[in-house]
Amino acid sequence: MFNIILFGPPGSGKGTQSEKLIAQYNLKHLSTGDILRSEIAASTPLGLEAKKIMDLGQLVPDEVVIGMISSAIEANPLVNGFLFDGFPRTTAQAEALDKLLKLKGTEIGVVLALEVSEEELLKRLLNRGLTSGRSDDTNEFIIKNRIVEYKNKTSIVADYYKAFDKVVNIKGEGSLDEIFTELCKEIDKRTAEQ
Ligand code: B4P
Repeated sequence: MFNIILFGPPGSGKGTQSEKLIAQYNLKHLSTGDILRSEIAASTPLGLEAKKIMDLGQLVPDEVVIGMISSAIEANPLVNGFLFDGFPRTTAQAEALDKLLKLKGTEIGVVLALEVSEEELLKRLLNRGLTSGRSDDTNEFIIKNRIVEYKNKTSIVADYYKAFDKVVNIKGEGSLDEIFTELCKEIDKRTAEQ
């Protein structure tokens, strides 16, 4: 099993590149953002609570997202590996993920961290907001708050994995194919070492 974390600030291309990576490597895609949005679409109690938080550009509580990921891992016992997209976003989430994977006799193979300037993030998300129907993409103030949340709570997750020599920084600006090629190079290098 080879498990990947696709890491980066909101709008860095995690969701976009995940689609290409799961097709290339036959991985199970676990996006906490997508799971939360499907809960919202189904108007579940969890979704209704999460929507209020997401519309402020804040992070949903750790216990909620950890529970979602734990269930998703349990529900997929026979996969080549997981691609975690938008998770973990706090150190508590990273520690919980390590424990969950350890119980399955596996671990994170690599953390691919997409680097994109703040100006470009804002531009991309406002642009997506024109068509996505996502209420957290339409307001500049909320997008900026998501970036602040990233800086305060999420960027330190990279330090957590750096201690295990698992982080590779990838330039997240350029064409989708150029970025995808760089991501694949790093995955191929690490899987060949296994
Ligand atoms: P997410 O769903 O994870 O969304 P995101 O980080 O905003 O977007 P992503 O990074 O995947 O977007 P992409 O670049 O692909 O989170 C939404 C919210 O859910 C969070 O704010 C939080 O409230 C909550 N949440 C989720 N997970 C959580 C967790 N673990 N803990 C707590 N709360 C959690 O796409 C952006 C745009 O850029 C697209 O329009 C795309 O087409 C474009 N783009 C991508 N690559 C490009 C490129 N190379 N050039 C030009 N444009 C590009």
